[in-house]
Amino acid sequence: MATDNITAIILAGGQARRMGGQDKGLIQLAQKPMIEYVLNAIEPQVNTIIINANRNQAIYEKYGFPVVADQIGGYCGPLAGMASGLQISKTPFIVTAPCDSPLIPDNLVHKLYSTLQQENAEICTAFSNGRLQPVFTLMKTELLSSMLDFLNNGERKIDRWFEKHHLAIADFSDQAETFININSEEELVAIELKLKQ
Ligand SMILES: Nc1nc2c(ncn2[C@@H]2O[C@H](COP(=O)(O)OP(=O)(O)OP(=O)(O)O)[C@@H](O)[C@H]2O)c(=O)[nH]1
Ligand SMILES: [Mg+2]
Repeated sequence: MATDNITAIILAGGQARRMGGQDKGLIQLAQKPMIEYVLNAIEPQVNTIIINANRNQAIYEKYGFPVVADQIGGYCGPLAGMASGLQISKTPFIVTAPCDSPLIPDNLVHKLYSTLQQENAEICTAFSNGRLQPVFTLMKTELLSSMLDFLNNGERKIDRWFEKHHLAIADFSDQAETFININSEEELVAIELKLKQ
């Protein structure tokens, strides 16, 4: 796999309203900010990483990767982070992963990329736990103008954007636990216990 074809965009631009408006990527999980788990897992999988964050940029910059904010403001969802990633990336593909899934699979990029190639698709998203996992998506960088048109039309739902393109789906059902995602204090406590085991 040509990993130098792909830039990883770590999505850390949300408001975390269900966690009291904290900056989710910086929330401590077993003494480490949550984003560090994602960075550590994605680093061996790509050559270029960009962090998408709308707050605390100076803290995120300490990881040594470029930090970009949403160009379309107002916290309009993960698509805004993807659009910023597409705008800044110089590779033919980007892959996204959220800052709040600390167990992210070590074969994420490989499986998304090989599935996309097999199906000659424009986008490949992950499927697990009985549903699409659209914040884990590989896509062609040339889709930037399509995504900007979509957002500028006031659209926000990623599934509706997927419908406009040739979408492949990579099945990670046998790795369901790697898509665990932290949306509440309870889920944070539960994963902390799991990591200790
Ligand atoms: N760039 C960007 N990313 C976002 C935005 N909203 C959510 N995300 C990211 O999308 C991923 C999944 O979002 P959620 O789990 O809903 O996180 P959230 O929106 O911060 O949390 P809630 O406010 O509780 O929904 C996370 O990686 C978020 O950082 C946004 O407006 N801009
Ligand atoms: Mg949200």
